[in-house]
Amino acid sequence: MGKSAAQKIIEAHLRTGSFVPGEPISIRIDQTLTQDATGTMAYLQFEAMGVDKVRTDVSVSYVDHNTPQNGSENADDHAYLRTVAAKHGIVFSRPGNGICHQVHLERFSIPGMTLLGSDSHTPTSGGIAAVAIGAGGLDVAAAMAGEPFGLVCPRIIGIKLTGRLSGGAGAKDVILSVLAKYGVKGNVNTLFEYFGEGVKTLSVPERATICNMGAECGVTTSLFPSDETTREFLRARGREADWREIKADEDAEYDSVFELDLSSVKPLAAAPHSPGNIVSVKEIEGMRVDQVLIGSCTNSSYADLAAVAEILTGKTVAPWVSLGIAPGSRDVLEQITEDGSLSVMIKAGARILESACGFCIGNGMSPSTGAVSLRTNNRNFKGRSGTPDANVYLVSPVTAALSAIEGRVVFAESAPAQVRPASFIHSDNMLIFPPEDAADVEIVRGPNIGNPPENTPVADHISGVCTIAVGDKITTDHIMPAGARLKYRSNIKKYSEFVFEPVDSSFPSRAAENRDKGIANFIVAGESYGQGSSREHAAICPMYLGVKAVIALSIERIHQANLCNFGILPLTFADAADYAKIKQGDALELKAVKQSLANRKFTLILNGKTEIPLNCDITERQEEMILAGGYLNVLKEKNNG
Ligand code: MIC
Ligand code: SF4
Repeated sequence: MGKSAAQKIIEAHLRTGSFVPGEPISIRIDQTLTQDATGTMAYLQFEAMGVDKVRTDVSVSYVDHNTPQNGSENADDHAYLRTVAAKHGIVFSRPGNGICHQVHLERFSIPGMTLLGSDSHTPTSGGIAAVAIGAGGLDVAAAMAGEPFGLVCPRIIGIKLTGRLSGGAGAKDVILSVLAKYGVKGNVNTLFEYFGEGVKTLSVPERATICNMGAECGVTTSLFPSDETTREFLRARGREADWREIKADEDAEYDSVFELDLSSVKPLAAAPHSPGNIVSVKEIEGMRVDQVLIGSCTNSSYADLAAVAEILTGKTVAPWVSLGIAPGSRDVLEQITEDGSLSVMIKAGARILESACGFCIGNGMSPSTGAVSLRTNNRNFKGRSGTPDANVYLVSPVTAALSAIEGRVVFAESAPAQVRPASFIHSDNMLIFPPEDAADVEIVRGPNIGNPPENTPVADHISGVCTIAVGDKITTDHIMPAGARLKYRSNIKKYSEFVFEPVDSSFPSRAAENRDKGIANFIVAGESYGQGSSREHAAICPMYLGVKAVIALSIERIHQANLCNFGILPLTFADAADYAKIKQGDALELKAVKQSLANRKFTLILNGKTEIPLNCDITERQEEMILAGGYLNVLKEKNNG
C-alpha cells in the first residue's frame, strides 16, 4: 500500500511508536515557533528545565499578539523575550516584523520538516509541506530542550481537489467549504492531506490559508504536497535551496477521501458565532455592514492585499463603514508600498493597521454595539472582537473589500487574478540572530515576569465540588479571555482573576476560596471543551485556582494535552446521560486516583451516593505527568537531577 505525504514525513521523524493511527507516538521536532502571548510562559518553563541552548534546527520567538503597549506590561515582556532568546540560541522576530505564521512561512518553513508552535494556527506552514502542529507552550519548551513531541498518530483524511477556482471564490472559500463538511468538532487526531489535480492551481499563500483554518476543524494539522509551485515560492523568496519534493505515492490510501471540485466553490461566510456556522454569501447579500477588517494569519499575504487594492482602486469606503487593513508581515507591507497598493488603500479610506494580530485577538478595533463586522480572520467566537453583542462574519478578502465599498455584503461574481511575484521583497533586518557566545547576555525581567507556577503530584483521593457546570463548545476564549486581559499573560495570579469571565465572572473568587479551604474544584462541561486556541493559560490559571479535574463529554486535543501538562485530570463521561446529573455546587469525589489512572477508568461519587463511570483517555507519558504534578516536574527531574 502506498503512503500519504504525511505518513512519510511523520515516519521520518518517529522517535517512539510506529505509524498506526490512534496509537501514541512521539516525533522529533526540527523547528519551533512561539508568539509573545504564549512565549513568555514557554521560555520561563524552558529556563526552569535547565537546558543551556535550544536543541532544534531553528527556534524562533515572534512578537505579534501583544503589541498595543497600553501600560508597560507588553514592552516588559518584549524585553524579556528578546534577551532570553539571545541567551538560549533562539531567533527573535522583532515587533513590527509581522504575524508569526506569515513570517515563518515566508522565511523559515521547509518542506518535509516538523514544526511545533505555541499557537493553534501553526499548521499554516502545511501550505509549504511542513508537518506543523500547534501545542501548548510547555510542549514547545520541551521540544526546544530536545524532547520528542508526543501525540496520537493521526488518521489521514485525503481531500482531493479537482478543477480550479473560478468566479469570485478564493482559498478562504475552499477552507470554509471544508468546514461546512467537517464542522468544528469530532475531528481530533485527524490530519487533512490535500492532493489531486486541483492542488497545482493553488499558490503557496492560498494553500497556507487553507491549512491555517483547518485548525478550526480541530485537526492535528493539514498538509499540501511540495511541488513546482512550492519551489517557485521559495525561489521568489531567495530560498530555493530549501526546496525538496514531497508527495504521496500514486497508490496512497487514505482513511477516507473528500472530493472537492474547486470550480464548484462559491463565496461563503462563517456566520456568528462559530467558524463552523457556514452560509453562502448569497444568503446574507445586501446585509448592512458597519466594519470590515482585512488581515490576520489567515488572509494577509501579498497576493491577498494586492487583490484588495485592485478592488479598492478609485473607490471610497461607504460612509458608515470603518475599513481596517493589517498586512501580515513587514515584507508584505513593504511590497504593497513599492507597488502602489498601499496608496490605493489609503486613498480609498482604509485605516492601515500594524502588521500584527491586532483585531483578530480583540486587541483594538472592537466594533460598535450590535455591529456587523466582516473579517478575513479565522475565529468569530462571541465576544472575541471585544464587543459582546457584535456579529462577526468571516469572509474572503475579496468579499470583504467589495462589501466595504458598498457598505453591504456583496456576492463576488469575479475576483482579481492571484498575483504570484517572481521575486518577493525580503529582508532579515528585523530578525535578531542569537550570538555564538551568550555569556554576557543579561535576561531582562520586568515586574510581570515570575516563576512558572508549580503543581503538586496528584492526590490519591480528591474531594471537592462542581465549581462550574458549562455547556457545549466552550472555547479557550471563554475559559481564559484574551483582548483587554492579554497583557496579564506573564502574571498568572492576576490573569487568574479572569478565568471564565465571559461565562461566570464569580468563578475565580469561588474557586480560590475553595482552594484555600482545601476543597478541590471540578469543572463539568459538555462537548468539545477547550476548542480554539492553544493557550495553556486555560489550564495554568485553573490549576492555580485549585482545579483538579475537568469532566466533559469531550475535550479538544490541544486543551486535553495542556490539562495533562499541568497535572489536571482530563476525564470524560462513559455514559453521556450522566452529564446532566451534575449541577454547580454538587459534592464530587474521586477515590483511588492512582489505580484509576492506571486503569484509565474512574468512578465519580456524586453527592456521596451516585456512582458515575468516567474515562481517562491519556497516554503513558501523560499518566507520568499527572502523577508528577505536571510535565515541568518530569522534565526538571530529568534535566536537573
Ligand atoms: C488565537 O488565535 O486564539 C491565539 C491568540 O493566536 C491563540 C494563542 C494564544 O491564546 O496566545 C492560538 O490560536 O493558539
Ligand atoms: Fe494572531 Fe489571530 Fe492568527 Fe491567532 S488567529 S495567530 S490572534 S492573527
